Amino acid sequence: MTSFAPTRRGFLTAAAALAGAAAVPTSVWRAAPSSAATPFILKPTPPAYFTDFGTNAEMRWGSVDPERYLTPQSRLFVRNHTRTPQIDRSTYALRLYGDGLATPRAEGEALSLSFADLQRLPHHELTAVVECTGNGRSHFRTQQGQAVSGTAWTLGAVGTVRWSGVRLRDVLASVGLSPDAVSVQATGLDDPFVSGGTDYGRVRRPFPVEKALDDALLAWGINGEELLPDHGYPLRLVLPGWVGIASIKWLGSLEVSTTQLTSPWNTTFYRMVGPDWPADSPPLTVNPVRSAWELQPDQVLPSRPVTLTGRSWSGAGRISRVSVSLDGGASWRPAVLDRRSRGDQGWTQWSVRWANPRPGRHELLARATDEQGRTQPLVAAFNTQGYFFDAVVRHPVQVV
Ligand SMILES: Nc1nc2c(c(=O)[nH]1)N[C@H]1C(S)=C(S)[C@@H](COP(=O)(O)O)O[C@H]1N2
Ligand SMILES: [Mo]
Repeated sequence: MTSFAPTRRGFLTAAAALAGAAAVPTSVWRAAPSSAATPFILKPTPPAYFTDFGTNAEMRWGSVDPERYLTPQSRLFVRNHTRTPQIDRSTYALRLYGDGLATPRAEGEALSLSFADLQRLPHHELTAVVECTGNGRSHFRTQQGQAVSGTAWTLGAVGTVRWSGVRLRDVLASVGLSPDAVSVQATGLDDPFVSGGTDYGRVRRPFPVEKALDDALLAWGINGEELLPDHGYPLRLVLPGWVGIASIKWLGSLEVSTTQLTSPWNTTFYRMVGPDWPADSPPLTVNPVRSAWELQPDQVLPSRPVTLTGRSWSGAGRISRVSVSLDGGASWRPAVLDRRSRGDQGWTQWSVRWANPRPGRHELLARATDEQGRTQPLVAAFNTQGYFFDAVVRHPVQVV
């Protein structure tokens, strides 16, 4: 498992954190202006279940059904750099090229695999968390007083789904992989991403061939359904445990290379940038540990005993323990973990009994530790683009 260095270094003091809150450009995160009549997102995103961020839609934690482990596709957050394209599966083809194939191929003479070709390979399923790198970003401002650029997600840019498709390693074996291959670049079929006057080209990101040969999946299904257009129909890449940007939707091509590939999505975006980070900080890969309560912010609770529920997750393995505080962090107790879904790469559900909620405002805290021993910090490491807010979130509730 890839080790997780970036946010472990230097937990900031509040003062240092504020000093780091320099003005940052927000323009790079805005999608091209909407001139076309086509919507950014095609599935319904009713306000009872989603917060609307234009090209993006966040799942509301207060609408999560504690009885359901998997996130229904209809409720899954959407993160689009531009807008959801509509792709015809009958003419769709995945293009494969590069000098890292056993028989090197230039882009112009790429191998072309139809959807039917892919379906002939062994089918595979896996359950995993899918989460945006910037999940929790708004808390840099609300909890740490720091200005960061990007969509102001609370904690709902996350879900757990059962993916179905074919393993990337089977696809690569079927076309032939060079032993010298080191890097694979996945490119989406959505419109080029234009922001602040710069055309960054199609959304694309490289990853090491080790991940391709480990657990990477080319997915056509979620929870037994076909992918919805918003989630990558007809085919998307899934890199389990890694930052959401790694799982390229509407997968158009894979370039396999004997040299390290780059794209703006691993050099400009999705890296830690800021006063506390070296200029050559690595591209972000494995997601950190985070936790959420299945409650709305400022949820009103009656002053009688109640069982509260939530979930914790990590990109590096299962959750081994969760501590909760019902009094703003003054005292802590272990949450009861639901062990039923151990063995996959999804999240862990937990609960805690609140025996005597007294009228007034309270802050609920949940702090998880994963099986790699990574515990959520109390302060997240500042970076100008607001990635990896993994600190314990203070969740306000009103008892009446
Ligand atoms: N082609 C393409 N793939 C993409 C994106 C995109 O805009 N275009 N967004 C990425 C980001 S930042 C995230 S968090 C996930 C979100 O997946 P979802 O919208 O299916 O929840 O898709 C990733 N894959
Ligand atoms: Mo993301």
